[in-house]
Amino acid sequence: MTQQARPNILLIAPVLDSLLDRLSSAFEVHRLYEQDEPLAWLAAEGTRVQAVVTRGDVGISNAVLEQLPQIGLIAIFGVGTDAVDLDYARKANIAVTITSGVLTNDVADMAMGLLLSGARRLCLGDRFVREGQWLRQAPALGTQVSGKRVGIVGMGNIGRAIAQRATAFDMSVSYISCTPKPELPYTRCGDIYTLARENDFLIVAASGGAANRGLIDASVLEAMPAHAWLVNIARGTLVDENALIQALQRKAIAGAALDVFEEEPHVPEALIALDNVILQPHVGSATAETRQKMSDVVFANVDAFFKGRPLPNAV
Ligand code: 8YV
Repeated sequence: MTQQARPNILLIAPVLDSLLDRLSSAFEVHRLYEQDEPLAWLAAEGTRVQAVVTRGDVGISNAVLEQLPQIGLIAIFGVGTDAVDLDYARKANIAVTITSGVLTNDVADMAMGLLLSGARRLCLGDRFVREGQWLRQAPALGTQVSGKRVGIVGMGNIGRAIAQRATAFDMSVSYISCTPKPELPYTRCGDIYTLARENDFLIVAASGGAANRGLIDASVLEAMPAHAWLVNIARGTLVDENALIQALQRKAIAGAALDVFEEEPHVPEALIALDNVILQPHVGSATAETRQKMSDVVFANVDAFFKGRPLPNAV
């Protein structure tokens, strides 16, 4: 096959080098994020693009999609589809794939890690030792995790994996979800307020998108007990960040452990200034093993698309 005959794919944001190399060996890869004038590039070259690869947290805007009239696939590196307009894609006959199945455990591990770090003051303890404070005073007490109550917002694959881990810590698990899950041994709450009120830890594991935007708002935070922690490994947009900052400042809740934010990578100074928060740079799925598996899944979907085969991970 000559260079010119190779299918054209557009990369919206950087991915793992190994995935970029693999894609480049099979396809003509254009990197939108490296274009000095992305809009001019799209106007000149957009008609050549047949497939797009993007990240879950980045997605693709409709304005960009409109410049890609030949596109038949959006392959997402991640499981979140909230940054892609699925209605637009459906109407335009564009398939969308995700990296389902491979990142569940890592994200659930991160949720438990955040919960433990917050309750057991791991980051503060680390600072305490490094700053030599231990030589002068006794460390503050944390909050017990084992045997406590955890409420999970969203009972999809990640929610279930979190529940499994919480069960191993002898925690009682309750949840809210769009659909009943009678097969699960956990308590389904009728509403988010009851879930917030009756738990010691509230973990957000639901999908992002318009329907869930601001789900954890001031009134939900108000319903949480003052000793409770909020953990978010889903999307920053699910939590009203200003309301959260106020709740944390007033100590209306004990703390928040967050892997995701409303305007990543920008984290409000007001959050950074607080001691009762744990902040992570959206790394729930960021292990070498999982990112490699995600890369393999993305490649398999792009490859299947160009070979005219069924897409393994279509949404
Ligand atoms: C990734 C994610 O961090 O799966 C998702 O939707 O947000 C994460 O797994 C992201 O897509 C890669 O940057």
